[in-house]
Amino acid sequence: MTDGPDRAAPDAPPRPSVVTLAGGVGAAKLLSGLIRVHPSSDQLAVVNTADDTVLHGLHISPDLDTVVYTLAGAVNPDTGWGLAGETWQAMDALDRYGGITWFRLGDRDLATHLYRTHRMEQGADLAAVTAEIAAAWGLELAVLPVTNDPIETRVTTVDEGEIGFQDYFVRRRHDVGVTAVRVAGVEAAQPAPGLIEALRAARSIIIAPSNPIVSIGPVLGVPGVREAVAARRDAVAAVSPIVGGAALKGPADRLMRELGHESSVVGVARLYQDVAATLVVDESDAYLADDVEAAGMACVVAPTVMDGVESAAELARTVLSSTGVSRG
Ligand code: FO1
Repeated sequence: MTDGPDRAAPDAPPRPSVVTLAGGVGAAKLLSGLIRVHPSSDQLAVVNTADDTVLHGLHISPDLDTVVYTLAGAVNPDTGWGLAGETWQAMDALDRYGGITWFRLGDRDLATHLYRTHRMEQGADLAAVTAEIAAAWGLELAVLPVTNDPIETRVTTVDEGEIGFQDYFVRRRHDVGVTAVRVAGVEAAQPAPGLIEALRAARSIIIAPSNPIVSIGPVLGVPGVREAVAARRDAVAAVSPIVGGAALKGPADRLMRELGHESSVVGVARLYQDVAATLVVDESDAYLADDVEAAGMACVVAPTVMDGVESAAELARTVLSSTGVSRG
């Protein structure tokens, strides 16, 4: 498809053909492929904000920033988050005072959090500030937080009770037992402006290979979003973040097991079968295709490990064509 976005009226929100539900690093990689095979200006990324945190008085939105930095070609390739070529002088200076340094904020990355916090103090909402940040990095794809309202993933650990998501993910290196996950504030959250309309109008809705529990879970948990995606089920394809029974990055496999799900493409299919018609699984999981179909999803087998933009673009083509959208 080569058409640009269908704009109903000059000031109405765009109606992009391709809408991707996104967490952080895995989603950003798939998006870097999607913008190579379909016009960026005809795409929307709807991003998890439940791992947002406030540190040093600054509003930090890790998944939004990971998506923006990656699509701008500026992300740190070693970590998948933060900026390439970053320096850490502010963290070193903070260390002198015994300040919080376990969550590493690079000197240039700090500017993003300073800007976001200042604009929000001025009264701008997160969606507006995100659009400003994405435009400043030259992105044509629209980036939308799933909600403007504060939502926060809280993790109940075996030894310490409930802790915040970044305390779990970064400070404890997700190396602690977990008995429950909840998203505080989600019941009262409103979908970001234009989100439900975009889901209704999209030709293709993609669920990125992000953690189904702590990344996609909060996105689908915002009232109205799961229903809007489920209403478009035939146009929805998910990419499994579990390959060969393990997460490529992060704690998705361990969390799925701890919370009573099978840590496999079949477990992913059971979590998504109500919202997505198709699950794209890696070649190494081809032998489970029948079980995915028995769980209620069409199964597409393809290489899903993205080790560069070429493999990301190839996966993007596969995912788009599985929803009926051919390459742009
Ligand atoms: N991840 C880490 O493992 N250690 C860090 O110190 C860290 C800092 C950080 C700063 C800004 C940012 O945007 C992301 C950062 N991340 C860090 C990644 C982040 O914790 C996770 O990628 C997401 O929250 C999970 O999707």
